[in-house]
Amino acid sequence: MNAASDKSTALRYDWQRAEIDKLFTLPFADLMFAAQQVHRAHFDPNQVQVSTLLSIKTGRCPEDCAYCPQSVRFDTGLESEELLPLAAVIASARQAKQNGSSRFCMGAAWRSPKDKDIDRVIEMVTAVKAEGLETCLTLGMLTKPQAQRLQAAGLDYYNHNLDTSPEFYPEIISTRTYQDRRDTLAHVRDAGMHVCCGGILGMGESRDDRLGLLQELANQQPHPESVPINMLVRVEGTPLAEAQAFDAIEFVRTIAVARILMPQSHVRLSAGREGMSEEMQALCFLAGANSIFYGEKLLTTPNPATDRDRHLFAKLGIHAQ
Ligand code: SAM
Ligand code: DTB
Ligand code: SF4
Repeated sequence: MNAASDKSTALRYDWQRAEIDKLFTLPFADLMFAAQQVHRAHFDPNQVQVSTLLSIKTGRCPEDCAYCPQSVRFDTGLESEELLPLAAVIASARQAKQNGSSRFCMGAAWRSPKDKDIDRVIEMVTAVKAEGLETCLTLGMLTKPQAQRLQAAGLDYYNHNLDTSPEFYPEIISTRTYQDRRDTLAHVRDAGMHVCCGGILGMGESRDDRLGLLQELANQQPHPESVPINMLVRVEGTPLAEAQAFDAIEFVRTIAVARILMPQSHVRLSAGREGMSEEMQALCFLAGANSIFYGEKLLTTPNPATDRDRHLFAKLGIHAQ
């Protein structure tokens, strides 16, 4: 490795916004080149990790996240569903494995799980692991003992997003604070699980808010192993249904900067792919994205069909991992 790439791949946890801004405003070709160098120093650039999502408890969530179709406060026409039976989860995990997924992510529309919910979810984690898949959960806020129980049950990843910058956050959610989120992330990390933590672009935030989100993510030590960057899915009935379409180049820049700041993390091109061209997705992979959600549904909204993704991977020479 030469001196330049040594420097570009050093892990840091003290990023200042002005430095991140310098990366963001590089000429596009220079930013992509820098991101590619970092990416290639740590990963096979032709390999993309694939995770499949399943909503195990849908809708009627008491929280007021302005982007979310599952909040009880917005009329989005979503059909709610209680916690799924174990057999349904196993069937879905088998299907995901057959389609080539390596990780199965189960999401619940809860503010925070009750202890008896954790009992049932642990059964699901055990069963999904037995199918030979990595497991991920996203259930809302966790207490320290709940995080410890999940870790003891063998859960590999816990997803809990910061969503945006600390300053913009109150415009989007009033029912839990940014600090609440940091606390849950600390419980997950302290319990010894891998952290999946990212955010959403296209909610009307400024460039400075995107810098702020990346700064928060990149100054966690260690970095989250998995960093989902979601493009807002504008769902009718939510307060953000009429948000302005988000600029594709700005999205790609955000991925590239995330790659540079968190060299060893998997950066996931997450929600919103259904509305993206193949060319835009290809640019995201070039910028250092190396994970996607695979399967025709995210939690409640559509995702590209597996055939379409297979075709795209074949065109780009990407191997699913
Ligand atoms: N209820 C739990 C929570 O909020 O922590 C877990 C599930 S929640 C749906 C997981 C994440 O999905 C949110 O933090 C948000 O980042 C993302 N998300 C939800 N709705 C979205 C949308 N319409 N577009 C993009 N991302 C979305
Ligand atoms: C994440 O960052 N994105 C996923 C996952 N973590 C749980 C969820 C996306 C949800 C998109 C809206 C929906 O389908 O309900
Ligand atoms: Fe509830 Fe999670 Fe949706 Fe917020 S993002 S309303 S907490 S399901």
